[in-house]
Amino acid sequence: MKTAIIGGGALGLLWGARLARAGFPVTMIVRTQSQAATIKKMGITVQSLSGGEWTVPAEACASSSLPAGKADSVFVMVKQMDLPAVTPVIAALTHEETQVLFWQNGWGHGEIVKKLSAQACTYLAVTTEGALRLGVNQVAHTGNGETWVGPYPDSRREPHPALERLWQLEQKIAWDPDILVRIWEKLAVNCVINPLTALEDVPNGEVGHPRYEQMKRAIIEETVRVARAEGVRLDPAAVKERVERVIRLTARNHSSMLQDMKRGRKTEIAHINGAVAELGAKWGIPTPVNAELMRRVQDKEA
Ligand code: KPL
Repeated sequence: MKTAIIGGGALGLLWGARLARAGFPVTMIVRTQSQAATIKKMGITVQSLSGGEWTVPAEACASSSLPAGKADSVFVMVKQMDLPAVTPVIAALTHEETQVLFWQNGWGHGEIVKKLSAQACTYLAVTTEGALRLGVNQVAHTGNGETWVGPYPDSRREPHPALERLWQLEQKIAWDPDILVRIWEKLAVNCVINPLTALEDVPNGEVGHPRYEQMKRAIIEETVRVARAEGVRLDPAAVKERVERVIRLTARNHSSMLQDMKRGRKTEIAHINGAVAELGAKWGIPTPVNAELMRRVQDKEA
């Protein structure tokens, strides 16, 4: 097994299919035997942005029955709150030189990542692409975006050669040694888009409407101040521009938080607006707008 993707959600399926199509030997590690069996039998089908459809064969297994052997690269594509549950899976699949890429939204997984992977080859990935899971082996690519990969603070500063092959894929994917800035920018994007779309049941593009302007500015301002306190310098104007760009690029997409809400699943609000509010409290920085959004999403979830 060369590349393992842990997580059979929208982004896991999308990346699994892309890597398989680009010739990477991919094994999807998913939660249930039945999802694994469907992927093995039918492959992964992707509905592309242009409306076309393609299917690619892929290996798959349930996390409870992992194949023997270690992976060269592992993409950890589960939600923040599911990281503890996949700890043994990561341990079983990796050796010292395995490239482990963590693709979580929000903030707060740094400590978990540290415990999970004390290796020199630990990377953080950030993406603003939109995807919607249509079935256990079917995904729609709903928004173009950008993807960055960078070293976890104590990891090697250079990309591993195996990772460089990723650069050759057709998608925009780039190496950024300053990945923490990207993570905080993405956190600001999620702090704006995710709760607003989930509370109002609207696609991402709707948040581009002028009626959200004041709210967006307040969320960004709080997030930038907290980031600075954490030692990450963000420029509010640049963050605002990025937020608007992601809204445009993923206009048709249903945010992950809206998708979770619709399926009755727990959202990542505690790791998104909740993380900003928690860190704000730590530094004595008021974050009333992020705190209020967290409360409203939690009320709606309940
Ligand atoms: O990351 C996302 C999410 O939905 O969680 C965005 C970028 C907002 C795309 O939908």
